[in-house]
Amino acid sequence: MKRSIVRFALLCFVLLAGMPRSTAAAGFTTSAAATPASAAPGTELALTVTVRSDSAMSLLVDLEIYAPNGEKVGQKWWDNQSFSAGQQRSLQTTWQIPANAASGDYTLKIGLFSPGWGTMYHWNNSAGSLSVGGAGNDANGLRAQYFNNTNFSGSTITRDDTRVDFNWGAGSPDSTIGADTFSVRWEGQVEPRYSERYTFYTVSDDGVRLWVNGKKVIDNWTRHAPTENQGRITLQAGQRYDIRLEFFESSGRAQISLAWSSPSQPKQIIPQNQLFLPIVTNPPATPQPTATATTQPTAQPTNMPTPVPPTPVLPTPTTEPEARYFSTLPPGSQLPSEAECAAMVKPGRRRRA
Ligand SMILES: [Ca+2]
Ligand SMILES: [Ca+2]
Repeated sequence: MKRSIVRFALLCFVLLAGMPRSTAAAGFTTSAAATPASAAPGTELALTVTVRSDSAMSLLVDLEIYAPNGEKVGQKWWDNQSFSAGQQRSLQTTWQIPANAASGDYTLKIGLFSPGWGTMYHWNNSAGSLSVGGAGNDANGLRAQYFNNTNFSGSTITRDDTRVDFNWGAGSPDSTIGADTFSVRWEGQVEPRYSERYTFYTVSDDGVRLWVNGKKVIDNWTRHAPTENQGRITLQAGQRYDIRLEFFESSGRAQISLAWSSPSQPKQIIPQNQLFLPIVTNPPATPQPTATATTQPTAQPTNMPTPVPPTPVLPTPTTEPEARYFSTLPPGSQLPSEAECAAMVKPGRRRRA
């Protein structure tokens, strides 16, 4: 009994010596960021991993991407990265969000190992995050498809317009589009600032029709000189509603604008920051392999087994590979808490049992 208490106290000493306090300077600082931080499935993101090491050493830097359900959906790593003492470095890569990716918040996790998947020095369970689809789609504007015909047929060009406020006069939107025979469809979402009854306005030459949240609120699908049309619909603040605007031009001059107003919202062209590109739901033709080697010019092992760090719950070791202390514990044994250790090794409590 006495011996076991001594051993327990010894273990506590080892742990207390090895465990970094939350206030103590850690051996490593890591973070990860995605650009853009929110995107639709199929989008390719730029990922930046930032690592700072207090000590001069070589590291394998491991970046892992976890879906909202906790499943690992992506991984990139850079082996043999040298750091001088106190150096901070950024590593870049890209990741294409799978076409069938679930909406929600994804977590970026970072592991630091000795080269070749050796000792794990550091694990950051929440190094960064990104958001996929749904409410996370923060790309502003509307997606526009311009057809070289008045009835949404013929050759097309697709582009993202930040707002709809065009006066082409006798001209056309693009050199590939005829000046008197074209049509345009804008699609995306609109997010009102107020929970109120909104009025939407178009000024068009020629025909126009507008749907908000699936409801047709404007329909003047005729040839005419510049004409303002209106339609009303009640909307909730902060909620995004599908919006579709269609337009055609058949002769003479051409123009189209899209504005809104409400009791609290002065009439204005709907601004870019209240418009959102449509969520891409159609999978792109080329499925992306997961965990492809990065373009980093450092040594990339080709047939490297990808050890998955066992969901570490242990504190992050400092620059020394203290992880070895934990490896001597029998499997399944429970580590005493820091508070228990502190209580056990207090000089005042070390009386003979
Ligand atoms: Ca024209
Ligand atoms: Ca016209």
